[in-house]
Amino acid sequence: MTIFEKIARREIPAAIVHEEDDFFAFKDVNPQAPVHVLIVPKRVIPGLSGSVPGDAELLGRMLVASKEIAKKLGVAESGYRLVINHGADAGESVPHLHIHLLGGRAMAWPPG
Ligand code: DGP
Repeated sequence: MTIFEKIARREIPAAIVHEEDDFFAFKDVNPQAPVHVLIVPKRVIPGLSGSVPGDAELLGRMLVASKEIAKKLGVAESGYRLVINHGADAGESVPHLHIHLLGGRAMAWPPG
């Protein structure tokens, strides 16, 4: 079981900021910005390379919900960034697909 599944089952505590039947969002334990949450499906999709066409609807709803989460966290107007790290070079560390939502400070481009 992944760490995010354990959080979804309330076996590990996390600051949950948004929840729906099949996905939820919680504060990242190692925040890289004043606002840093992870939007995560409750069932494991093992990274982008493990996604299948049947995941598209869920992933689409997670993206659509990100604007409500950004609003709730006060960064909808100031701006925010969504990130999916895929693979070693991108720094992916948890093999359970997740979208980072970062905001609350100006960000550089290109990312480091
Ligand atoms: P990534 O590097 O893209 O795979 O991001 C994984 C993120 O997950 C990383 O920013 C830290 C976060 N994380 C890992 N374990 C936990 C945990 O137990 N609780 C919380 N809230 N976040 C975690």
